[in-house]
Amino acid sequence: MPTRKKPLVVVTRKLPDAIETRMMELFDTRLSADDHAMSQAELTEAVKTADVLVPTVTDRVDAHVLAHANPNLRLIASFGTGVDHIDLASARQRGITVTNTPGVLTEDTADMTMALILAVPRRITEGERVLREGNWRGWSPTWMLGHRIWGKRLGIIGMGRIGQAVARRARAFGLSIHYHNRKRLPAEVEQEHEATYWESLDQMLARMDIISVNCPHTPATYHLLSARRLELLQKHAYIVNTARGEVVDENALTRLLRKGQIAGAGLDVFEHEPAVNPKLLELPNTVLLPHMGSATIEGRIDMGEKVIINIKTFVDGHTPPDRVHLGML
Ligand code: 8YV
Repeated sequence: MPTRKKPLVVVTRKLPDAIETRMMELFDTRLSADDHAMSQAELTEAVKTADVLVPTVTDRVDAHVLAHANPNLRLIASFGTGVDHIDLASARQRGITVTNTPGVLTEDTADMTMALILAVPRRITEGERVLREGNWRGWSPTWMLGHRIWGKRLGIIGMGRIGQAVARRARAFGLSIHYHNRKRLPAEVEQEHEATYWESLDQMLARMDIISVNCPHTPATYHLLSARRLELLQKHAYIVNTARGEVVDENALTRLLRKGQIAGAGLDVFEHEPAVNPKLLELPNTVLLPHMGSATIEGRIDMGEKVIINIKTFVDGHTPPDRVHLGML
């Protein structure tokens, strides 16, 4: 019996070795030689030949790129959970299935969120900088004071998998859990987290000590935290974002931080990555990370395995487990 031709899988970035090896065994795989982020022109070239594209958050798979897709491109198996870098409507229109890697980066991202929730009010990176720069003159009772975490109110925007994983951690640190979500959670889930639902995001923002952004970036959540909403925050409030920069109006946030109308921010994501508003860099009350929320070796291998399973099930003629539905986001 003639063996079926293996699908041509184009992977845009360097993935963990074990994942690349397995992909090479299973598929006709084209790997990234030097891990550079592909330009629009390179992506357009890639879809001209690929049967399956494996992009990441650094690839903008927009309508223009997809217009050049060859008819055999039937699957975009994205390496990551967020799919805001892919024009889902165009993909669907062209009959291209899109999959992602949900679930496997929940705990890592929640850990990083918790790290920022602790780091900003407790001035962890500020203190470390002073010490490393050789400017520590010794202990003082009134120096480098931050704010207590225990007993404060945490408002989680987006109470999906990651939001709930943040809630579990936050409760152990004595934070009370509040949340805003498109849909209210079932009563038993609210009870599990002892979480208070706020139908009105505006009202929640005005009453929280710390805000954590954990919702996906969709057309509906773009600048959800607009200038007007950010102005509702209390002067002592902190904001943490490990979701997507686009959910927060970065310029407005920077302005309010500079004016002291918000106490501080912990950001792992930015509106125009890898660019960061230079004024944010000047502020001592910000902790800024280069999109590291899911950056663990274990997480990246799990993500790669999910990508492989999605491709394999698809090419074997089945529905891949992590198919992204347009209406889901
Ligand atoms: C990933 C992420 O690193 O999965 C996501 O949505 O934001 C990140 O944690 C990235 O997306 C990989 O493409």
